[in-house]
Amino acid sequence: TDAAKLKTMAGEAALGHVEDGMRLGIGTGSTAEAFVRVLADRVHAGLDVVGVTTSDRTEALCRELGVPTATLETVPQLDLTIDGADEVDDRLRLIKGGGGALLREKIVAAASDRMLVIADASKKVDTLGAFPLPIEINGFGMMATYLAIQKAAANLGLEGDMILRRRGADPFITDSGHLILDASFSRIPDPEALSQALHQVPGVVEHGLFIGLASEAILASENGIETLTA
Ligand code: DER
Repeated sequence: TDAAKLKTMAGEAALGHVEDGMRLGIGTGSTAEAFVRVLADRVHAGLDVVGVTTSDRTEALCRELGVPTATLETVPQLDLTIDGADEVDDRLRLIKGGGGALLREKIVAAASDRMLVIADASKKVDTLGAFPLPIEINGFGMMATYLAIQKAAANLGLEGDMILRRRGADPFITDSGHLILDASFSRIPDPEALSQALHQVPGVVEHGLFIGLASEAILASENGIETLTA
């Protein structure tokens, strides 16, 4: 079972949580897209759902495959969000944002009664932080924001390179028009403290630490499916 099969396995397991008439949040990334593909098959077989997507990329895939979508303006409360993650710990705290959609993903997850994470089991970690933490920042005064983040992290004993995410030679621009710094803190023993500290920095729009949002995680490996609940 190669990586693509594991993503489909996780996506199919997530389908078991989807009921007729549900208002879904639909995540971004390759695992979320594997879920969209299996969801589309069930929609064509008669499943009645509507999805609020978390990126232009996911929106385009839903449109291509015929999954009905709506905006969070028209459907402000969702039953279930299904999304991927870059890291998951045993308290279902996540690092997300590898795909650059963390702001809309967090808004959609927060508007949902439940959030189901689907991922390859290799994303499970003891301590968050090996994956560089994506921090979405406003472009205004970027260096001032960079230095403020560095200081806030240092106050928590966290140090590491913070790199402006690029697409080719240009800075990566998110669907919401912001920039992303990827911060390699290596280990984040107190994600709550870092989350609060980052939210104190005015130029920080949002970050990839998802705390208290995921209600369950479906982890796929060669040995099958493992389900984590907090
Ligand atoms: O960007 C994101 O938050 C994605 O969900 C990412 O965390 C997981 O992407 P993947 O399923 O392609 O590994």
